[in-house]
Amino acid sequence: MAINESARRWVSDVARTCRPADVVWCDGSEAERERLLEAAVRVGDLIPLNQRELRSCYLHRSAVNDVARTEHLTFICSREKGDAGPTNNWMAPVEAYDRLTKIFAGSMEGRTMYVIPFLMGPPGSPFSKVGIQVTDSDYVVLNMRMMTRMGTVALEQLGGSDSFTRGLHAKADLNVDRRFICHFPEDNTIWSVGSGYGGNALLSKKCMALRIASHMGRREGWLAEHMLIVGVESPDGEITYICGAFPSACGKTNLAMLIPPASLKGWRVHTLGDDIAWLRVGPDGRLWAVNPEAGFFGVVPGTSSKTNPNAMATIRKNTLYTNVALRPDGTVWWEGHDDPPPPHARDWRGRPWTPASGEPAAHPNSRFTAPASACPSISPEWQNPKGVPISAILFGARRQTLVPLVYQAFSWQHGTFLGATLSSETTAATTGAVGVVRRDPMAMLPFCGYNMAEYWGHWLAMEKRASKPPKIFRVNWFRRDEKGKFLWPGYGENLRILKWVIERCKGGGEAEKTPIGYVPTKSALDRKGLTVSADALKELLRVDREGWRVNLRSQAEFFEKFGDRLPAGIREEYEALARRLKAK
Ligand code: OXD
Ligand code: MN
Repeated sequence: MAINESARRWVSDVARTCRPADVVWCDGSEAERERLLEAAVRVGDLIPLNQRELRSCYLHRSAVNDVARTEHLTFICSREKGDAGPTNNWMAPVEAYDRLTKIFAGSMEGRTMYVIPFLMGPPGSPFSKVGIQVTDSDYVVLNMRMMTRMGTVALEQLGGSDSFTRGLHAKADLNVDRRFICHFPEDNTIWSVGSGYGGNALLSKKCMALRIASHMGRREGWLAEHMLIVGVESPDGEITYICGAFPSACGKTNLAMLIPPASLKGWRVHTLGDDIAWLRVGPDGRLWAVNPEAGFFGVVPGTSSKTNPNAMATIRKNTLYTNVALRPDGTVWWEGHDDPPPPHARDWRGRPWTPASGEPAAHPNSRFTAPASACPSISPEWQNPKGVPISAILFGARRQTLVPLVYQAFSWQHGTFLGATLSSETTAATTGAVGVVRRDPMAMLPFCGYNMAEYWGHWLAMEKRASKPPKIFRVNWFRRDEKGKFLWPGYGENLRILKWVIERCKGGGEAEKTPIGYVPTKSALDRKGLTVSADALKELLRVDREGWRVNLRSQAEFFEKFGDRLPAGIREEYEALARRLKAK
């Protein structure tokens, strides 16, 4: 591997601080994978699973205090506090470098330091970016080789340039009191210490492809988003590409791998990405998207042949499972699995478990890591260096009440406002209370690498760059009735919503103009074979004016945090909504 001088120099600087016993540059080869797996099994980081049923699959059990992203320990270390904004934790770069250097110092003594060159995006694509991550975790290396294009391919793309994201990671003692995930957007650098959890430790993912990349995107005129990408093929063979932003653990992977219901004959969904999209304006004035990742790091509980058959097929081989339950026959199990609860198993911590234990067998945020290429619905376009042209953007979130099943923004500016006011009930993907409603603009609350108000400004400005921007929609599959039952079946049935979205993009699809946007008329959604009652559908599409008026107040409170930085376009949309809600 030809390693350029600036990469070499940075790695020796890091090694001088962390003092590992040896330094191994990863090339991404099969032989290297075999070596790493063997070593990880030897030290107990991985447990081989039943190789007949789950070929080349392994189980990893993380430390019990290290099972989700720790947002309260995640910092944006811009020089000015105001540049991180009121929704990010901030630490001055000098202080962060100083505090973390003390923790990194000698942290790899007696251990191997792996150097992972990685490429985000397809080789040779103008979208793509190179990073180099240093880590002392073999589990991290094995994940990175699926989640990114790792090794020689990245160094080739880098060539002699010193323009790469510098990612330093050490597990250290996994002590939460010494855990920090620090981002230095102005230095294109990430330092993460004290956690081995995916979102904290696979620096390519949230840290680089969202927090650092969002900052790069603003400087360079593109967008880095927490979005899935799908191609929806209609019976006449036309494919419409759609991006969807949803908070963590709100079904992005399921939507990305959707299988149409039997009643929607001839429709097909092609998967391009399930978590992150990088969007650039093409020469045709449209937004084009690429998935910078090469694998899926998906939430396991709830995944079954009913909810996501494509994911089930994807994770049958070459998969790393993290924090699921282990059955006596060496296969895995989780809540929501096809099989009933096993009479005996080991839970995610490795303790004996029975259905009477009264605790989940798998951690609610247990994960699978699998290569995207293994997904039966993967699109032939998923590695196209040009990306795919996006016709629609969905903003979705988990709201039991108020927010209708789907509605369309009046314009790009109004769509940006819909994204900016997105709110969702929290999930197990991050530590903290589950089920609490919080504002999560563009599903980027934990992932925006700079001041959120300026990020909205950047979104608004995209309209000047893109003459044919995508249409924007708000969706909510999570509405419940007063007994707490879901009103909408979700999963494959969500295709009915996508169908209406596609019709709207083409100038069709019936809709009623309401104060919040264009809502489908009762007959606009394809109901062939759908079991939802007419009353439930009416409720799903109802615009509760009084509820929205109350909601306005909470939007205003949220926007106040941004003071003068709030862009005029967002303020205008807020005022326009207030006016429309007041009018008869
Ligand atoms: C993820 C997350 O892992 O959003 O994708 O937490
Ligand atoms: Mn995510």
